[in-house]
Amino acid sequence: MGTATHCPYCALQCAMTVTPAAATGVAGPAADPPAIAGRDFPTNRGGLCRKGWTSATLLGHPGRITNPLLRGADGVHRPIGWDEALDLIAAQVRATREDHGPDAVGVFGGGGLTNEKAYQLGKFARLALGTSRIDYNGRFCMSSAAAAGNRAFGLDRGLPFPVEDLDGAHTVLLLGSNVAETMPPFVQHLAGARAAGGLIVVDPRRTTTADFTADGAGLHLQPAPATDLPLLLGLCHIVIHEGLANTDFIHGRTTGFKAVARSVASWWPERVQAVTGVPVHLLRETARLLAHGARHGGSYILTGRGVEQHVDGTDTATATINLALLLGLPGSANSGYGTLTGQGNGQGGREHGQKADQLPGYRKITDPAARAHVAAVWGVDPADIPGPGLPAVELLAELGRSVHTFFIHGANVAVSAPNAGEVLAGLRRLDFLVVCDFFMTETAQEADLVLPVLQWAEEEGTVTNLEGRVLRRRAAVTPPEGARSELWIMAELARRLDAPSTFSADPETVFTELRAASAGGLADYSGIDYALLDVGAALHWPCPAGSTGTPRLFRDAFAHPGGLAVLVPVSPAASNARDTLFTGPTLALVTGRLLEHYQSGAQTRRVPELAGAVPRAELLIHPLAAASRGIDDGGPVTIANGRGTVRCTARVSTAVRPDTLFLPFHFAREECANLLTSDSVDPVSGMPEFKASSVTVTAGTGIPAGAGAAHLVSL
Ligand SMILES: Nc1nc2c(c(=O)[nH]1)N[C@H]1C(S)=C(S)[C@@H](COP(=O)(O)OP(=O)(O)OC[C@H]3O[C@@H](n4cnc5c(=O)[nH]c(N)nc54)[C@H](O)[C@@H]3O)O[C@H]1N2
Ligand SMILES: Nc1nc2c(c(=O)[nH]1)N[C@H]1C(S)=C(S)[C@@H](COP(=O)(O)OP(=O)(O)OC[C@H]3O[C@@H](n4cnc5c(=O)[nH]c(N)nc54)[C@H](O)[C@@H]3O)O[C@H]1N2
Ligand code: SF4
Ligand SMILES: [Mo]
Repeated sequence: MGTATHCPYCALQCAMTVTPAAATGVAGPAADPPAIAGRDFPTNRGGLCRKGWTSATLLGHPGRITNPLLRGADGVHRPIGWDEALDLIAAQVRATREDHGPDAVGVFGGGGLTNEKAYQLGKFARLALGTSRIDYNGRFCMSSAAAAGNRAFGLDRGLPFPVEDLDGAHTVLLLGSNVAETMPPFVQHLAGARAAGGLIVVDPRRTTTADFTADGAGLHLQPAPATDLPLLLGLCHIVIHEGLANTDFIHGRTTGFKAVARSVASWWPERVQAVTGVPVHLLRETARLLAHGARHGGSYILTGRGVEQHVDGTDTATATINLALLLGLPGSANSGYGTLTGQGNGQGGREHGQKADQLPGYRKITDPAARAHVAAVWGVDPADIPGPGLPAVELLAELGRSVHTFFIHGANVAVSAPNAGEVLAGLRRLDFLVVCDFFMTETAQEADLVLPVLQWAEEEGTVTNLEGRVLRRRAAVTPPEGARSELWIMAELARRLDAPSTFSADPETVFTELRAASAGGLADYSGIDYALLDVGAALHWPCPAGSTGTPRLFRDAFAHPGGLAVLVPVSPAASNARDTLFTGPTLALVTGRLLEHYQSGAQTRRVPELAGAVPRAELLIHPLAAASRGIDDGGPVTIANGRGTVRCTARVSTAVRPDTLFLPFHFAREECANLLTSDSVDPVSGMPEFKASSVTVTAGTGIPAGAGAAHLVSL
């Protein structure tokens, strides 16, 4: 008998059935992995991608950690008992607090954690550790889109509509999103737009997704990296000047039109072409397809990380929303705007308190009413809840400076954080690092203590998918002896630290508390419970007690007081901390994803089928850029800038512009893309600049013959 659950990886949360190997019913090194089957569900309609199909391989993986591991003075990790491990952590936390104060203890969470774990982690940090210093890897993922959504609509839910609404649309504009590789089953929802000739992909790379626009299915716009903001200002300009704007919608449902109209007035198409490299006729055609779709069949504008992971990511996402509002898309019956959430629980993980400035229910930690509500649920005084902490990049910069003891739950920052060489140095400066994971990742290797936790198919919980729909994750297999649930770990540590309030190890009990803590907040889960989810109810938040949820937001009103959406004027900043100089010997390095690997590769590099398919990092480079540097297809290359050096092989391809390179960030050590990325951040969201780094590329390894490995940058 299989168990109905959802994929461990991305936010599409494809439905699957997990059936333990018949022989033992137990996953373990000796057993075959459980069988995975796709299950019918609106997001995936039975389909799974290669990562989903192979996901069970990791459950009984021989590399699984099954004991707490303490690092000795010789740097070797050795197994210790759970009581010893937890006592040690509690003593370390007390010592750090006594020596440096509670904010010297920090926590880093993850968008892969279930709602229950993310909620309890926020509470654990504030009440058990007493620290304000908690943030998470969603800062690297959704923060720019979230900031822009909050600014424009008063609410941030990735897709304010179910994915099936896309099916009938005539026009879909995808900006900086490569869904064909990052959410393959999602592509079926673009069939209507492709048939109507209205799929428009904006990417400096000719991606698999861009290939879907061929043969009359749509357009591929290939701007220079980091020029989306001018591109979008140009599209807004055309919409206004060609009379394509929806004036009834603008007058009835928005404010701020005049200021936005003024701000785009000087972005005439020829100027935009000069800045972005996108021909004027493609700009005009894009605006017209969007306006046409809005009147016939539907138009949607969707963003991915390609436009958001920049130091101007919030403004770029805002310009996208302005374009959507000018056309009257958000909240309308057959059109809309959304951002494609990334991690499995990227949506729920950003709502219930693991963000530095947040309390459960998407409440602001600075709001006295929010503090009073949550304090009442927790049974503490509002003054016992610390104030806002530091966003992820700033938090990581404090490691070994003002933060001395650090907990990491669900992130592999040594590979995935910007300017990773500096992050690694920070991890090494810490007095005490605790990492909860199932594998000895590059980050866990730096830990003083590694705690083995449960995987997705071994525990109960909920996640919230890219459409704001809350789903049940179910335990399908028996966990390995020795691994423990993170809820239990937090409960045991809270007890040892004499924390106020209660910390349960039971997911349903924690969810019941989460419901109460979220009640009345923007992300209200109070009407959702396990029993309803277990019978397959489609519950999208906000779902106050007694309601059936909200699949479609903004139909009647936006979430700002007064119900209007806000058009916010934005413009490219004169000086915005970004790497410049993508000319002459210096090229723009774009980073991103491949179908076969997930994020830092911590999981997928351990799946033989996936690692076999793509074992190493390859740098995509245009033939012209390669020829002028003597770089051969398949030959070694060295990519460098002031922050670091990467060595890998070249793949010569016309899929990238001559001024642009592409490198996946799924690999470690000398292939780690983040050795090169900048930790400059967007001033509103705290998002670092992942997508455009200035680098030089040379043929060869850059290591003199016979010099040995000492020259390699080692992670
Ligand atoms: N296979 C796979 N799937 C995944 C993940 C994974 O790691 N692997 N991760 C999940 C997560 S957490 C996330 S956030 C999503 C991300 O999903 P996507 O946003 O689709 O992924 P990326 O590859 O990071 O970026 C998308 C595209 O942005 C382009 N791009 C880069 N710079 C620019 C620019 O300046 N402008 C424009 N217009 N485009 C640019 C890149 O060439 C790339 O093709 O995927 C989820 N799904
Ligand atoms: N250069 C570059 N860097 C990027 C990006 C980019 O596009 N370019 N994208 C950014 C984005 S969008 C994201 S989301 C981040 C992601 O980057 P990371 O945060 O590093 O994501 P993962 O590699 O998924 O790491 C998750 C870790 O947690 C473990 N894990 C999984 N589930 C659980 C759990 O329930 N509990 C615990 N304790 N551990 C768990 C996994 O084994 C893995 O080691 O990377 C960011 N970094
Ligand atoms: S698209 Fe995402 S959720 Fe679906 S199978 Fe692939 S990784 Fe899993
Ligand atoms: Mo992400």
